[in-house]
Amino acid sequence: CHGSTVKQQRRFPDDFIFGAATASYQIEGGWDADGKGENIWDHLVHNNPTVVQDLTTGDVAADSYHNYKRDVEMMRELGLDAYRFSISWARILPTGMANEINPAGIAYYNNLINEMLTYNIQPMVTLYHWDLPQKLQELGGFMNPLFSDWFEDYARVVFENFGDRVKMFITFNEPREICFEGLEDLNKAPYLNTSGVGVYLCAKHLVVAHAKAYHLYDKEFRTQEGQCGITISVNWFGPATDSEEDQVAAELMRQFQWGLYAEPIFSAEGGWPKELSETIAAKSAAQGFSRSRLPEFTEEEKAFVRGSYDFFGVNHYTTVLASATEHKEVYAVPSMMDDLDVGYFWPEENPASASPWLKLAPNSIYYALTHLKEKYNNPVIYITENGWATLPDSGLIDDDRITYYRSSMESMLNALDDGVNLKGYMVWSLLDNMEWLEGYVACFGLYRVDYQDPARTRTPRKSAFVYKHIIKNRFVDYEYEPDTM
Ligand code: GBH
Repeated sequence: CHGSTVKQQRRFPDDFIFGAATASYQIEGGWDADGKGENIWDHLVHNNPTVVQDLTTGDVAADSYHNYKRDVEMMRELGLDAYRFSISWARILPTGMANEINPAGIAYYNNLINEMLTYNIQPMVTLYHWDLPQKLQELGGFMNPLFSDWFEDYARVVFENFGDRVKMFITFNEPREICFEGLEDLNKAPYLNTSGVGVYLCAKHLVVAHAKAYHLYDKEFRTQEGQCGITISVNWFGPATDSEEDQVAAELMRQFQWGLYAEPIFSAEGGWPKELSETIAAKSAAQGFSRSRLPEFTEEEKAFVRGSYDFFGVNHYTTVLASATEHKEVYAVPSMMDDLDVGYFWPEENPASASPWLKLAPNSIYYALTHLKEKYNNPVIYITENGWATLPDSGLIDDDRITYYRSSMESMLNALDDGVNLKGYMVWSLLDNMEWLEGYVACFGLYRVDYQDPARTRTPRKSAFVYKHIIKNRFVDYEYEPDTM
């Protein structure tokens, strides 16, 4: 039909997986139910209650421990292909070690998985989303080189019990947040500041632990025909200006924010990012350390970690700009931020959400994913989180969240057009949940949770209807208005 001005709709491939994500501590509650052990978040919020902005805890949260059937019903209402949730390590291994397995914990996840499979919703399981058993923290947690053995033992219990039905495993959610925010930035449990040392010990032990779990799966559980990967937070870090020095600053920023964890696993050479490792070595020497604060890999470890993935899980939220000269702060010495020594800021013109770090940055996903494609030889990628924060009292009409999701969809279609091997997309989040140190002040859910109500009633927001429509039709419909609202 020549002369037509109708634009061809770009569609998502038929096998593209749409889903939603959550994490155990943020939704489950039942913090000490039926034999569950204490984890570092239970420990932090109970012993240091003022760290959470609204003085709340995850003791009950959305009470998904008791409401999992309703959660699966919501997945069906939305028409999800997949649901990403995490396993609470201390719920199945109360002390963290595999000598004692809690049958009630295994039963809970069996019930959830079976309920999902009844309705053909594919489980994507994260083994670790920040809730380390407290007993392991008391042994040094991620800073103990034996951490990777404990994690491997835990992974075996997970694969053995659930791997017959779960075909997608993610070892860790967001290493940067675990190592930097937990062990230096005082922004996550265990709420330690080990200033420029612990973050790097953690980085090394974490990637080795990931590789041990991956190789365990690869050697002993491949017959289950699933996949094993890791999720890293890859926001887009661009240069503030086109200047050479800002470009260098942006590259260093990428290396410290996510390359530290991605490079050893996904690069062809393995090991640490080059400039990052040189920078930390030089600073450490100048500070009088007899060796780099960044521990080295043996050649054997390097080879063991390199290539230990079936897919790259990406949590993507926003764009941050890096500057060699502007927006610089003075940091403690030694510290990771002092090692990095780059200024950063969120572009002024981008619309803000209810969380200060989260702004809508057009085409942000495209920039991040095409970068990963070039850098790591076009790996299979799943976006395992992407979402928008609103205020608790903002009602059910969340047009700003809808705008954000539509923008993300366009950005993904652009990435697909450029040949990015993107296979799926999980929104954060299925329902409102405990937003770590922000408590219940920032809401990410497609479903609102009524925390005043002991039943924790869930109600769909407008965005839930729009997401359902997108999943069903596989293109971005800007005209669509749900008539049920
Ligand atoms: C994800 O992290 C988490 O995986 C998920 O559990 C969480 O609920 C979701 O995001 C929404 O926050 O304000 O400058 O101190 C996303 C990455 C990085 C976002 C750290 C919050 C705080 C930075 N997070 N960031 S700052």
